[in-house]
This record gives sequence, structure tokens and C-alpha cells, in this order.
Amino acid sequence: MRRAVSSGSFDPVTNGHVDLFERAANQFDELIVVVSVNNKKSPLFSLEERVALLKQATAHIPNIVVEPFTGLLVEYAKTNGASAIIRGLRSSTDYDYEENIAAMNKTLVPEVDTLFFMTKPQYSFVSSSIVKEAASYGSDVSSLVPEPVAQALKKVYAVNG
Ligand code: COD
Repeated sequence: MRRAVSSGSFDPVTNGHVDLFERAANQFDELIVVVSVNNKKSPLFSLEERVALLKQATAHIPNIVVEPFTGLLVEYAKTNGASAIIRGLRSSTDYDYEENIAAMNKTLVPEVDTLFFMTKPQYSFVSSSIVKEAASYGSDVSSLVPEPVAQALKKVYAVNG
């Protein structure tokens, strides 16, 4: 079985992420999407909420598995029989960030490759951060995120002001 793994904070998952998963899932028998704890970011949604939103947002992709995760991704990939790590690239800024991580992962576990998918142009400006920023001011972000995420953002910002 050809298996790949994709990771992120997904706080929250956006249409850019979902597009990445759809395209990657087309190339592999199974795509495992792991929701990681990023110690450098304090999330708006809990790990459990992010996993639940991701499961709803990817329910239409039959060969996706969504799991919470703490640890080193490349070790997870090796242990779970994945040959590739999938990442998305929006810009040269993403590239600068990703190249060191890819190099480190290749050094640690040479048999796992990192594969990059260029974002679709209409999602090139979409990030979890920019979506949260706009939603916090009451903007309608429903064209940028899956429906359950749009609803969750409305709820959070209605409660928190
Ligand atoms: N279009 C296409 N791709 C996108 C878009 C978009 N609009 N938005 C984001 N993406 C891609 C990102 O480029 C990334 O590939 C993926 O989606 C997830 O994005 P984020 O922002 O949710 O996730 P990050 O960047 O916060 O993830 C951070 C880590 C790499 C630290 C984390 O995912 C991880 O793997 N943690 C485990 C620890 C580890 O292995 N660290 C690296 C080894 S040194």
C-alpha cells in the first residue's frame, strides 16, 4: 500500500488544506492527516476540536485517516509505513520555512521523502491565521473554509466578542 502523511496545526482547517488533501489522496492509497501540537503557537481550537473539524471537512475523501499527534512527524511516517510527507507551498516564504524541515527529516529518516504541492492560485493567500483575523472582526469567511469551520468560528467569536 502506498501511504503518505500530512501534518499541521490546522487551527482551523481551511479550503487550501482540503484542496491539498484531495490532490495528495489521489496520488496515494491512503493519506494520514495528523493534527499536531505546535509548541510555538497557542491555538484557538483545542486538539479535539481541530480533529473533529478536520474529520467533517474531509468526510468526502474516502482514503483519508485523521489522527491527533505529538512527536516527530518523520518517525511517525516510518513507524506507520508511509513513504512520503506531504506539504503545501503557497509562496517563497513557505519554501524558506519548509526546506530546512525537509532537509532535517531527510537526514533523520532517509527512506521518507517530502513531497510539495503548489497551492491552487485561489488559495495562495489563505491561511488559518488570516481566516481567524477576518472572522474575529465579524467578516464572512465561508468561501475560504469548510462549512463546519465557518460555523465554529462564528460561535467562538460571538462568545469571545
Ligand atoms: N494551500 C496549500 N497548502 C496550505 C495552505 C494553502 N492555502 N495553507 C497551509 N498549507 C499547508 C502548509 O504549507 C503546510 O504544509 C500544511 O498545509 C499545514 O499547515 P499549518 O499551518 O496548519 O501547519 P504548521 O506549518 O503549523 O505545521 C508545523 C509543523 C511542521 C511543526 C507540524 O505540522 C509538525 O509536523 N509537527 C511535528 C513535529 C515535527 O516533525 N517537526 C519538524 C521536524 S524538525
